[in-house]
Amino acid sequence: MRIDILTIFPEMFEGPFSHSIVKRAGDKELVKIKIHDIRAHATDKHRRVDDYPFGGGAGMVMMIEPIERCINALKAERAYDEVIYMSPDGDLMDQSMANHYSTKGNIMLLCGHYKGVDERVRDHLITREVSIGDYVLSGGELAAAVFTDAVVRLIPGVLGDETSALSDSFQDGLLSPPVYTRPADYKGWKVPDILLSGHDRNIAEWRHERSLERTRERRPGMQPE
Ligand code: 6GU
Repeated sequence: MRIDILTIFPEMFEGPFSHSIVKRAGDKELVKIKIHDIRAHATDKHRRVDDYPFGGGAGMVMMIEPIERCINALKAERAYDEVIYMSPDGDLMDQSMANHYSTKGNIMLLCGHYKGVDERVRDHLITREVSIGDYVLSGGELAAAVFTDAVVRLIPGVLGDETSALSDSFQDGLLSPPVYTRPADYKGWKVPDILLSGHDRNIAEWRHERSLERTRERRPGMQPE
């Protein structure tokens, strides 16, 4: 899988993909994540990527031309399954959306800023709009990083059997059960006896019950599959 991220703040991606699971996925060549600076496609000598809104008002709007040039340069290299604009008014992301994209070949993520992008970008250059939740971020970059993390960890081979995504919260419509590690007694705060019992069947049953209980209490609307 390949994910191309288009941004005017490429430095914002130096952290999130350089650690842990996403880094390992890259090292194993299960995913290629490429960051593209939209400003490199600006046409005027000031490398402008934003301008005043027609009709007036506060805030700047990202111009269509540098964005189209950046998108077209990538499209000339390969076909894309989806060109996604990250936007708070897009389709709400959930685990099933992450599953859907984890099986795709090539995806582009366009990050907006300021008051957003010229509407003609949304009308003509992208195939979908995605939001990561009903709150407003100052730009699409953190949303693109969240989207990428949620998708990449589901690519077959990224997680080992030990950390299989199948036991994730949400994956089977249930929240995960509580987990514990040493020490078994910390200042009198004890680990449930059953986890120390060695009875695998009973432990599995206990975990399933805790999952059901937690789901009922915290996500009453969530439907187990
Ligand atoms: Cl995709 N972008 C921005 N700017 N804010 C958001 C978002 C995206 N998703 C939730 N909030």
